[in-house]
Amino acid sequence: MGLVHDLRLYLVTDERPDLLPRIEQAIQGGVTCVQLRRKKITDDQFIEEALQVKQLCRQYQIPFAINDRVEIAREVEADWLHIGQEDKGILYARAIVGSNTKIGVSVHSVEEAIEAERSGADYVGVGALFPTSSKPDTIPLHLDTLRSIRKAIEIPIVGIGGITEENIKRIPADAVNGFAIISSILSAPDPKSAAIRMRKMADME
Ligand code: 3NM
Repeated sequence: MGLVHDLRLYLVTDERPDLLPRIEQAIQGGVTCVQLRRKKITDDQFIEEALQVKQLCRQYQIPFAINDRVEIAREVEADWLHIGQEDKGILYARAIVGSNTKIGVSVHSVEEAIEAERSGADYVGVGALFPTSSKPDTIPLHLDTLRSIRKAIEIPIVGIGGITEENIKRIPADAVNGFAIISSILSAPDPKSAAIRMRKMADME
């Protein structure tokens, strides 16, 4: 699927049990892609859920991404795979998923961003832009670091971490191609209207 650049409003999931209806509402509100990110379930449970989320994404014709689980990304033929610095690396991931799956990498510095691009990443996630309880161990970086990363690489950049309707405007528009969000959409009382509002802001950026 040739949709790698539509990273504008990138929904990432959390561990809640009632994900599917909320994901569908978020898609109806305008998220442009969905990443299944589950740290706490078994591979079998993950595969079952991945196939359901993939089907939903197919229905609405948006890309489906998998976080971390490289072999499962290959098995379920995910559109994108997203990995962190602690995973086995882009070259390993590329060898497993092949060239049809786009690979995104989380980076937190200019050096990591350059290395990711050199290793063949299709986009990078840069964060955390703001403090977030969704990933308490992550340290917010200075927005100047984001600007420096933009100057250092050419592949698309997605900002992540603590992004809300209030602070999204503080992110330099020319530094990112999109915004990756968990709680401001999934934890909203109405994920569809939250996604509608955030998509408008993302499109204005
Ligand atoms: N990665 P929320 S921050 C999954 O900094 C993730 O790399 C981050 O969730 C990083 O939108 C983060 O609720 C959590 O803050 C994003």
